[in-house]
Amino acid sequence: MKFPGISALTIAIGTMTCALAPIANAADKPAGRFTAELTFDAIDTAGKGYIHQGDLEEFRSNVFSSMDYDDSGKLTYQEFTAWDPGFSSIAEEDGKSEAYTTATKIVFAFWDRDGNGEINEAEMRFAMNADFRRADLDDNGTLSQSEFIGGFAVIVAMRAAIRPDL
Ligand SMILES: [Ca+2]
Ligand SMILES: [Ca+2]
Ligand SMILES: [Ca+2]
Repeated sequence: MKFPGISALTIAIGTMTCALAPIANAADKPAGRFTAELTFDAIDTAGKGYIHQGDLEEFRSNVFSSMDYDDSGKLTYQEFTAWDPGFSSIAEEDGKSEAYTTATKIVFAFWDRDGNGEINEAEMRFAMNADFRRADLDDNGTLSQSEFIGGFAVIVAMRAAIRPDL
């Protein structure tokens, strides 16, 4: 199953929602986990119950296209954040605007390996592949749902930035 642009955006939003779920409610709300599960299912397009790097790469490519508003092949920080589907307002409600901004800067800086202020496809691929390897706790080359939800670094990093107490 291929995702047209709008679906890719929806999926990508799911990922971000998953990352930011803790700011919406400090309590252990099932919505965050539910969203993470939906994201996993969206990456696992064949419904295998695990994802491999090919699944992730297809997902990554869709997310990149959604973010790259001017089709320049590079993401500026502005594109990276302008793409935000409403988390800043969630963060605002929760008094976490500053933490949210910090989180986006941290993730952007992680991804921008050469520090030139733009993220290209290779940099994003490198970051997500590294996340994949780190999350693969049993080192079998695939991510189970629990490995993905519990260990995918972008998600973990953003959560840590927003909620240092978690
Ligand atoms: Ca661009
Ligand atoms: Ca760069
Ligand atoms: Ca694994």
